[in-house]
Amino acid sequence: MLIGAAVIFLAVLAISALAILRPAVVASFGARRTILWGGLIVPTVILTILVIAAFALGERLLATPREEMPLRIDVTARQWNWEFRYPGGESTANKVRIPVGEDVDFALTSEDVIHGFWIPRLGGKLDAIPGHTNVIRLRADRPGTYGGVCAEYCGTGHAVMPFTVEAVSREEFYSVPAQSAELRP
Ligand SMILES: [Cu+2]
Repeated sequence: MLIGAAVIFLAVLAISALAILRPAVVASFGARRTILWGGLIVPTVILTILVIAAFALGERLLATPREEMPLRIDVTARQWNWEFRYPGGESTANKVRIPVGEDVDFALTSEDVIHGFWIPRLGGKLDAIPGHTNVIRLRADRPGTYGGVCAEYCGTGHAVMPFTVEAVSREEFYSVPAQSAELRP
């Protein structure tokens, strides 16, 4: 998207410069042709490409059922912390560890008010709603520490409920107990 936007931006700048420096060249193109190409054909082609790309990428982000379901981590939000429960049954608070290069389903719910689960560098955000489970599928392509926040104002402690995501190699995630001591609440 960035590359596409940069190309379009440069093209518009070039045409603007041409219109200022060589107005006769631009005028010779004609009003009808300018509207047809600039207002119809070019935008239609660009928007079609963007819509197809967005649908293809968006499909991957949806937590749709698969033959082999991704790792599922249950997340409970409350005023004011996050609890992460792994398939093994153990849990951590305000820190979650995930394997690199693997889709992870975060199943979100809340014990009190609506909170917003958001790890900006990994993707979109989703609400954690009391009495309901929302699933968001995310993946870390590189190992490292990613910051997460509550993105829905949830009371006076809202600002103090950030959390961290440790993305580690698959070997480490599955060999070392996922809920190692330093991650315990
Ligand atoms: Cu919150």
